[in-house]
Amino acid sequence: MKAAAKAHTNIALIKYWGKRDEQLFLPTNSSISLTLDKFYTETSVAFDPELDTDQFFLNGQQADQKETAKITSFLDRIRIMSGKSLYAKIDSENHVPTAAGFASSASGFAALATAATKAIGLDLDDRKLSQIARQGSGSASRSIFGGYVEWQKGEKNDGSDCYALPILGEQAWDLRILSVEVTTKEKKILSREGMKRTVETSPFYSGWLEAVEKDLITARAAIKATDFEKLGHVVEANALKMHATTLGANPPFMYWQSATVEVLQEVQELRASGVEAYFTIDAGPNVKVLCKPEDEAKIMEKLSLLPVVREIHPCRPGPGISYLS
Ligand code: 2P0
Repeated sequence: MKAAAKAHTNIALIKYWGKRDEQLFLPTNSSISLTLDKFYTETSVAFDPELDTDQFFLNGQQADQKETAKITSFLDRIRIMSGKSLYAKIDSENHVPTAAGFASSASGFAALATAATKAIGLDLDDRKLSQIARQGSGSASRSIFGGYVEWQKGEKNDGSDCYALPILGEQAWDLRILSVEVTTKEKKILSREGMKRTVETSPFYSGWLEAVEKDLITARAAIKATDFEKLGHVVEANALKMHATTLGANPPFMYWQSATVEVLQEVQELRASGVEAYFTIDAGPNVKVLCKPEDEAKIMEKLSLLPVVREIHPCRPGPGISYLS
């Protein structure tokens, strides 16, 4: 009763920002992402009748009780689905640099959902896997698929219509995401907490919900038409709108630091000089730059000159989940 799987992280092009159900991880809005080639998690799960508790090892180290409890509550859903009440040993190797502003929860729960369901004997399609991964971390629902992906919010209270679907495969359109790591001072507010506070207190949240519906239509059309300019504009504007909601929260908060703004301004200057580059920012201070392959070297060179830039990780579109032997 053992299986292993690999899943890649993803970057949201149109952001997931807010839940309508926190237990089932049902979002208030649909989101669109690009799965990335460079950063991934490999996880093996072995259900074992000899075990009387789950054992979770992360990068070779046994995880503490709190981390293990999160894995246990996620596996409980899979145990209920399968009708088997066995505990498991979970070995997870994370190849995701958290300092670069990528959460390992997307690739982590996508890999765990894939390996655990196979190990316990469930034969599920990708849509079902996406629904299960979602219940570990929302963005994990998108990491089941490669390339350009939409996580549809669904309407039902039980989440049965809430899963991700591919829009365009990773081979179909080669774009680059440059993950720009900047020097940081403060500890960030976790995205889970940040989105909750925003939903509950920000008067700008209703504006976000209205705007994101239009951004989704534009982004979907831009991806299907491989229209880079159209996609870049909507990606950048959508990220700014998400971050604007946090300024209206109570208490207010912002993920940006001065280094973040320096990178944003450099990207806008590059664009004014004729280089096609657009930014997006997640729940942290780092910036991701979207560009065409032919502009990658030029943009990396320019951004590297900023003293606040620590490192740039160039990424390409990446694949969906795979099983490992
Ligand atoms: C996203 N983020 O679409 C958005 C944009 C951050 C900003 O998904 O609570 O770790 O586990 O569902 O998926 C990060 O939040 O949150 C995230 P939970 P998650 O990528």
